[in-house]
Amino acid sequence: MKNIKAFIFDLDGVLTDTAEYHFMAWKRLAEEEGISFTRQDNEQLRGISRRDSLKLLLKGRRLSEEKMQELMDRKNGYYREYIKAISEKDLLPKAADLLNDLKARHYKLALASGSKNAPQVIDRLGIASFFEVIVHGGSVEKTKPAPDLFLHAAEKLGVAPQFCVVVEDAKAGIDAAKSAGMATIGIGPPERVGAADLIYPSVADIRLGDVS
Ligand code: B16
Ligand code: MG
Repeated sequence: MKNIKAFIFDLDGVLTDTAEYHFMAWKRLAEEEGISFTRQDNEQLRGISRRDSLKLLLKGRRLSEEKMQELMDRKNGYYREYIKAISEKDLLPKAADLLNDLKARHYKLALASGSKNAPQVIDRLGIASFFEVIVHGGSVEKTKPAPDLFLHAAEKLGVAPQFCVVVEDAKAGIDAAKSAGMATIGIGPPERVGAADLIYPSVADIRLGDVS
């Protein structure tokens, strides 16, 4: 990892723990539909789109497009109900310190979340002003593991992909960043983010001296 000029942050699972709210919303939907859904099943859904998440939850069951849409809307309704409770207190420990530190060191900062709800979450966390660029699930057609979202963020920042490092908690996100030709910092257990260049248990553990 050399000559890094920009940090691109994932949102869910990196800066805040909305991953738990996604789990609660999918679990509620699965129970209503009589489908078993465990915390372990939920691990497969981390970082991927709403539609791809539903397909995994359905475990091969085939439904009409209309029913798929209804299930996605219902899950999203539950999720939006849960995120109403989010406030600045839900920013994960040391996340604001890290963002301030990066700004002081003149790194460019972007946020790239696969979630179409990212604007509401960012607003509730009060973190919009940290970022020069914010892209989300509504900004590109193909989200993670496709590289599009990160490439779009880098282009808007005006920094070539090889000078960007992506901070991600999901395997799909690490794969997306690698396909984009970017350096990677994985947040979480090696079973999940083992392919990343650097791995830390949480953002609070990131040592900028390892990056530069
Ligand atoms: P939505 P991230 C991702 O956000 C979540 O990790 C993933 O669990 C979710 O399915 C996806 O956003 C889509 O979210 O249904 O709100 O559009 O981790 O890329 O910030
Ligand atoms: Mg994430």
